[in-house]
Amino acid sequence: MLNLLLINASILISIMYLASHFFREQKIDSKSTIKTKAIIGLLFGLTACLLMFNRIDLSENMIMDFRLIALIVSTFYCGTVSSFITAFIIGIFRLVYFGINDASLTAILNLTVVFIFCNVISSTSALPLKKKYIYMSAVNIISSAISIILLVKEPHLTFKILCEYIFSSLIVSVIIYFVLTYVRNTNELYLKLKQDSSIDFLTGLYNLREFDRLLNNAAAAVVKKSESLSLLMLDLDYFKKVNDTFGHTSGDMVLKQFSEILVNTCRSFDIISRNGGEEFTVILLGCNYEQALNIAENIRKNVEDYFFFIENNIKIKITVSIGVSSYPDKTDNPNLLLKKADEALYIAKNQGRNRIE
Ligand code: GH3
Ligand code: MG
Ligand code: MG
Repeated sequence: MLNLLLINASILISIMYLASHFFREQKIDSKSTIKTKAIIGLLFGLTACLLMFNRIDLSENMIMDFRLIALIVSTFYCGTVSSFITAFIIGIFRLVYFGINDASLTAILNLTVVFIFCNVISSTSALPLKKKYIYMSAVNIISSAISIILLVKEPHLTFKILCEYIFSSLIVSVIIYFVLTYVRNTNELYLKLKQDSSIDFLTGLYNLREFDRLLNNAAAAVVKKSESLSLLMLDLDYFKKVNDTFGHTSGDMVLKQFSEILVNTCRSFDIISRNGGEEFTVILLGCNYEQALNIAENIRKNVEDYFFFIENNIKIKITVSIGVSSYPDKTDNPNLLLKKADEALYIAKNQGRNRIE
């Protein structure tokens, strides 16, 4: 019994770690894509089959394992779609591999009951995750215990098997719950840290670190593909005055609205970043000097025409200066795009601001 317990728990834990590693870049939950749900369903269906290979043979046809815990994990992760696939695989495998008899038909009935109840519990949005898991495990243990009572005819044997089954199910369910929450929390933390390390918290644009990485990638790619690459460097004019006159919160509101103008004016695949303070960059992929100037002019004009609303329902005007650099039109070295755009911006500021250089 202890052997079975260890082997079944180890298989489940290993597969859960594998799944968490495989799906690290996305959240696994009821909002996942159908493809993700199908893979999770398949994975835990096959896991359940593996658990059935590591079963305890109670009699000629009766077997005991923790396949329904694999079903609970699948349901807990992604809801009905993955749950159905896992349940389907378990049902088919139980009938085909072990044959059709009283024990396998009772097992299918038990599977159906657990599947239905687990899905009702899983779709009850008011329940916290912990309670969902507890209720699902309770349904599994009670329903499986009833199956054992129905199938084992000798009372003293029934009692012994029931005790062993309930005890081991409880232990495995608790272990799996801790692994499940640990894996879920670790993945969520990983996604959050990944996002925080590349996204500017105020505007939602890329931050300086991500800009650096993406510009280096783009610079390396254009040489190989002999394509154009342009860079805009933008700096709001006299922005310090906004902070000094209206306060930092108003300054932040301006930065947010400015970033919205950038997103709405640039093309969907342009890479827009806030590199710090009121300095922004736009990497224009496959864009030559003429096209870059056009986009820069559109931005300058849209900012000039816009009324920025700040605290106390005040509306103010702001302008932006833009430095443009372009490969291969203005420099034959894409690694110099940043330096050239910076120099151009410096000139734009010195020439009076609200202009493109
Ligand atoms: P210029 O036309 O020469 O660019 O003048 P400027 O006032 O825009 O430039 P300066 O570099 O002197 O001032 C930038 C100001 O941006 C200084 C700082 O208070 C403000 N700032 C930097 N980061 C933030 C931020 O996250 N939020 C707000 N509200 N202000 C910021
Ligand atoms: Mg400025
Ligand atoms: Mg500045």
